[in-house]
Amino acid sequence: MKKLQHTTALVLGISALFVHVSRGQIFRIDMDSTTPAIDTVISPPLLSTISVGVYLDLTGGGAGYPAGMSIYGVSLAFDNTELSLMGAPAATQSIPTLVPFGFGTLGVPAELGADLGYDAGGTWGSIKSFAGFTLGAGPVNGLHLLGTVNFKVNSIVSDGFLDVIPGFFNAGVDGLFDNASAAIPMPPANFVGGSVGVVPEPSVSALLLCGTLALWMLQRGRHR
Ligand SMILES: [Ca+2]
Repeated sequence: MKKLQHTTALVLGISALFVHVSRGQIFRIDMDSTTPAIDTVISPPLLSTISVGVYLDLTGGGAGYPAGMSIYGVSLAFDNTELSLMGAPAATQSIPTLVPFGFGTLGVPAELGADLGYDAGGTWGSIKSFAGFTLGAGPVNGLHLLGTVNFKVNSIVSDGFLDVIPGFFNAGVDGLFDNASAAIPMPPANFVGGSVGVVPEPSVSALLLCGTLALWMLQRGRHR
């Protein structure tokens, strides 16, 4: 029984390592769209305006992954105590263009400063949805900017939570489909958010916790 526990802890720890190295299709938040790299954490001055990028990352695609992406829809939730929307609209769609037939959008994203539908506590706002489609074959690789959002930084709280999170929050609209119009499975690890302030990324914290737990259970077993 004890051996089984150790094995389970080890498998959990090791699988956590692999879950984090997501392949395939990933929605990413770039907290500073003015720099080329994807910035998951930035420390901007208080009351400054930041431009946040929303990306679909297909760079991990290839063998073993569904061919191409022809329809996408993704929404954002943001911490509305730390960030507020700037501009009307704050969000701009920037759809992939370098494919046959181009991409069309599915309308202007709806912005809510406080989204009680997402969180009854009202500590979150939302933007639903960055969405587009192509009638031809969509891209099979590359990093695609889907849009940008301007936020004002009202406060920076190092609470350990992400402040801008991509997700399929808009039921019936959000999703990802390959060039054969089949839905692409998107586990939680394929949505990578961002934050203001110097905080550990929750996925990294969870990973460290799993590893520590596995080691602790192994050591505990050895001492008996
Ligand atoms: Ca950047």
